[in-house]
Amino acid sequence: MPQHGPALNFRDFVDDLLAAGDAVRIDQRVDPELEVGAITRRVYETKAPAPLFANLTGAEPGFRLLGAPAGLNSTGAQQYGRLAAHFGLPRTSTPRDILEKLIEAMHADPLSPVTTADAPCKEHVQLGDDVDLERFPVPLLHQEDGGRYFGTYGFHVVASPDGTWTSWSISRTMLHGRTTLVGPAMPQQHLGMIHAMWRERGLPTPWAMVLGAPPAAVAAAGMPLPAQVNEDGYVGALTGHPVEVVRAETNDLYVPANAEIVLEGTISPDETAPEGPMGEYHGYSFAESRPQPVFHVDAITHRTDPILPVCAAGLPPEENHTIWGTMISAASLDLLRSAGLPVDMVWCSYEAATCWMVISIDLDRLGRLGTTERALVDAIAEVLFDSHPGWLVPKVILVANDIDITDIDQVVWAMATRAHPGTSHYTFPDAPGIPLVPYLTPDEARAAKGGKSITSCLQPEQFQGTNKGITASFRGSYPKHLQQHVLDNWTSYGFR
Ligand SMILES: Cc1cc2nc3c(=O)[nH]c(=O)nc-3n(C[C@H](O)[C@H](O)[C@H](O)COP(=O)(O)O)c2cc1C
Ligand SMILES: [Mn+2]
Repeated sequence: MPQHGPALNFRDFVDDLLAAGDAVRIDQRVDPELEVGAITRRVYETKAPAPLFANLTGAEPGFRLLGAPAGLNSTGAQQYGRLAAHFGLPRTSTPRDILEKLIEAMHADPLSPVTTADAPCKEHVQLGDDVDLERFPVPLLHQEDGGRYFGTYGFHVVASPDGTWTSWSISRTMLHGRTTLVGPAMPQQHLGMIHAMWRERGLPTPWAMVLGAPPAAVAAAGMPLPAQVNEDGYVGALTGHPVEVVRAETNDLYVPANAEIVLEGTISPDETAPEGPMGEYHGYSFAESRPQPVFHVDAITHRTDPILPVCAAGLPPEENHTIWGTMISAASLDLLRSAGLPVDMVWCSYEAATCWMVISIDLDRLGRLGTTERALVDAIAEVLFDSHPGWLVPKVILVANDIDITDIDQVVWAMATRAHPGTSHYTFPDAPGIPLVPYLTPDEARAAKGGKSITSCLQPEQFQGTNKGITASFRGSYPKHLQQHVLDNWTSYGFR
């Protein structure tokens, strides 16, 4: 029997979403050219259930797409339900629950994958002349995109030439031809690092791409774990079960055995092609394409009636915010706490499109430290800005932990009332950073540094362990017993 459960089996994940009313099966005919993208975009923006497109124009019967695999849900308590399901957590999990689970697994022993003979991903195997990516309903997601995107929610599998490091990572791939894809392999990301190792030897990089992967695996592939750390072992630790894998048909890489679709082949050492533009995580599309490496597909294997997951990137909240942002938050919280800094929580507000990270500072510990704002800011910058997660997010906001940083309303209030113009803003023009940030100057983007800042919403009194003023609110302004009385009587007052 193949491995089951929503965290380790994409098909089970989809079935669970349908059962919970957090996915909707669409039997009406939908066109992969823009209509899938438009529906998926509106789903994100209205926090509607994930669309399972079961009847696609021009597609082979049975071939399906799942949009918004980690979109938010509009029903308050289950807002993060689709995200939590990726980890097999209850649908009512909070950001704190999810982050602590992710961090616990970072400190646990990795559980390496195990091979299995029971591999649904091999139900259909295409080799040689039979390889044809056009068989799949590859969507054109935005009208401004430079092409149709096959890989928006799948991960690359590559390994270092000495075989000691296997990397699973998400990076987008655009359809280039019947047997070719094109997409970025940034040198600072692990895909690019391992690709560079093979190129130095003048060799193509053995490669596979997994679509409809176990949800915990795709989330880990979107997580900035350190270099040399195998994401596959992390997924084992995270789920408590080794991922069941199977050898690729045409190279020595291993892929999750129950994946919906697996592409195998090589990344060319020298061949590039124009890729993009594409609507991106920061919410914009810039009208340029760039030369990127070409991926040659030598084999396709897939399940019967395969489901290809789709992220239609753009304005939040989509998977670049709910998955990438959450995974960056976990890695950063672990980093800062492990460095002994008085950090209570880290959250990349989804609304900020993974362009800022809010760090909440433990007020009690801050008061005891006897430090200054400048010293705290520099200590955080030193730990964060040279790290793999910190490279990804340019703006950092510090607030005391009387604020729930996962509530954007509270973060806005703190920024408006606590940050002091002129003295609360610290810039780091020499810090390295992801060059995709929209506001970078051409020089900064070319140098991949600058545009980084820390804004402190800490009040001077908070460095002495006290707050300036009392928060005038339901929680702050009434005795506990009266709060409880009001809560107990809420419906009898006539409220719902
Ligand atoms: C939906 C989604 C799409 C992403 N697309 C890209 C991409 O196109 N290029 C990229 O470098 N990173 C992309 N990322 C972020 C990387 O997956 C992430 O930074 C991860 O840490 C990279 O793996 P690595 O740490 O092993 O290098 C994406 C993440 C998600 C969740
Ligand atoms: Mn990695």
